[in-house]
Amino acid sequence: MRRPAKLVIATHNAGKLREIGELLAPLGVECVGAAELDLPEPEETGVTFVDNAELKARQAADLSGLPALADDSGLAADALHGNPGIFSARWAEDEDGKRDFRRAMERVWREVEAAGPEAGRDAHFACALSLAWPDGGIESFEGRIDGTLVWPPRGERGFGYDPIFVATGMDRTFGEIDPAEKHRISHRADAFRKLVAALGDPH
Ligand code: ITT
Repeated sequence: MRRPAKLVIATHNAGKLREIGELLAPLGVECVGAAELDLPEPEETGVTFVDNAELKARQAADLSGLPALADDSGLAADALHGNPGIFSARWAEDEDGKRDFRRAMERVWREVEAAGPEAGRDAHFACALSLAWPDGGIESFEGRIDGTLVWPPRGERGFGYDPIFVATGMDRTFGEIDPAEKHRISHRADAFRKLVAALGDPH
């Protein structure tokens, strides 16, 4: 796979943009955010993380004329048969489309509790990363991290559902741990490692 020199990060989510920037930093690729280029936010009509990552990357590459990297990700609770999943951002939205993750976390916990103790508290974060080229090529990579849901939410670091997720083998939430620690194990880092492996050695 070709290695881009300059890349659009096709996300309007500040938390993701920061994490993707940190993951990309060692590669020395010049990055520009979708918001900086005034790119619109496409409607996420896909039924999988890969579908949605691909449609975001494709639109950004077509509109900018640059290779574009998009991320579609979310929290999947076993007790909720994988929900909120691709609807993770939408569970945080009110009628006006304003996001409030406290409310989304409350909904997840309420529904997990309603599923009963035998449904368990296991969950995972999933991430699909898609790299689209203006000439039509596209490749996608998937990552995940398993863990457990906790209540109440803990920690101010990270974003989204991080305060209620504890990765397997840890006792602190993704909202509490150092970002560098999250980058060692996260769903996004897992997908990113596969992307970097596919890019190969630049020299
Ligand atoms: P873009 O589509 O512009 O990238 P978005 O926020 O709409 O931004 P998604 O549709 O992929 O992105 O929604 C994924 C949601 O899942 C996101 O808003 C977060 O709340 C949550 N999420 C994804 N990765 C996460 C992480 O590492 N930690 C916590 N929550 C995460």
